[in-house]
Amino acid sequence: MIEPSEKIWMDGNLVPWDEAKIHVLTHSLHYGSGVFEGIRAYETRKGPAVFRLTDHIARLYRSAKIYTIEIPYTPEELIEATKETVRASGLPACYIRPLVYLGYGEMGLNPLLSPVNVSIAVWPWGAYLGDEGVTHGVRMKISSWRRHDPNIIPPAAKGTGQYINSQLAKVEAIKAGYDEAILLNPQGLVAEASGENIFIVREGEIITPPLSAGALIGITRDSVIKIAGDLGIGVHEAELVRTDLYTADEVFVCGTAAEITPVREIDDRVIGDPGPLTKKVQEIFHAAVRGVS
Ligand code: PPE
Repeated sequence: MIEPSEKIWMDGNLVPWDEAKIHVLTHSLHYGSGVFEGIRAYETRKGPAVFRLTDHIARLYRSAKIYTIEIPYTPEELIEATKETVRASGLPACYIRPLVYLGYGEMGLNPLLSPVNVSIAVWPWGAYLGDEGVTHGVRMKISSWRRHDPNIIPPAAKGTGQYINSQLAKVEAIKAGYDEAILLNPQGLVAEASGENIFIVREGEIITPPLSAGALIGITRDSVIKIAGDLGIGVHEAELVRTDLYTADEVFVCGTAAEITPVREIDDRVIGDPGPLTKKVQEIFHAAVRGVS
């Protein structure tokens, strides 16, 4: 269950959590016509600090542009609104969910007729794939569902409706007894996990699929690439097939919610306990987000 916080920002006002309601004929509820972000604020000595807020809000606008949604606020206003909502919660650390959705007014597939609404909610959210997973690694399954082709649904956008694809994969993995699903693209190359980007370690170097393989432009992915670069570890974007995952020295996934989560098993092939590079990147990431270096 979501742990409620104090207030949710809705179109310019902070409203009490229980009053943050919408009409059942909200366009996005029927057609998945919204875009969103997932951000984290971390506890630091100076109070909560939002990690890469400007980058997340910039991606929200790019997602909206892809779907021709005009957000009726400036990025600066949403950055301020995010900070205001975090402050109002009184939480030392939280997950932040900005959502741009098409509201009540019209039905039918033309989204251009609907009003554009914005909400920002915050709540405490622990380890996305479990505390045990962060420490010891998770078990993953390559899904029989494929990640969508960019000319069908654009993986570059974080659109609400496109997460139906992730959910099909997630349910399949969970029902088969795994923690999380990995999706291949229509060509059979590794794209990403249901809610994370994926990395492998091979002979001391880090490899991740290119965005053209169907991965979201992950902000944590970008942080990992920078951390690895600072450590002098070679980082490459390369096409990966499923057996590259099975035979990797280490595998980890990353995302705002999942942070850096090691993968210990894929399709019943053992990768092993979290490896040295995964642990190093994890350690630096955890320090960086809390402003400790
Ligand atoms: N790929 C997908 C499909 C994805 O949803 C996420 C984030 C990422 C990669 C990593 O992106 P980034 O957070 O910028 O590093 N997934 C968000 C939603 C999770 C959810 O269940 O909701 C998140 O981590 O906030």
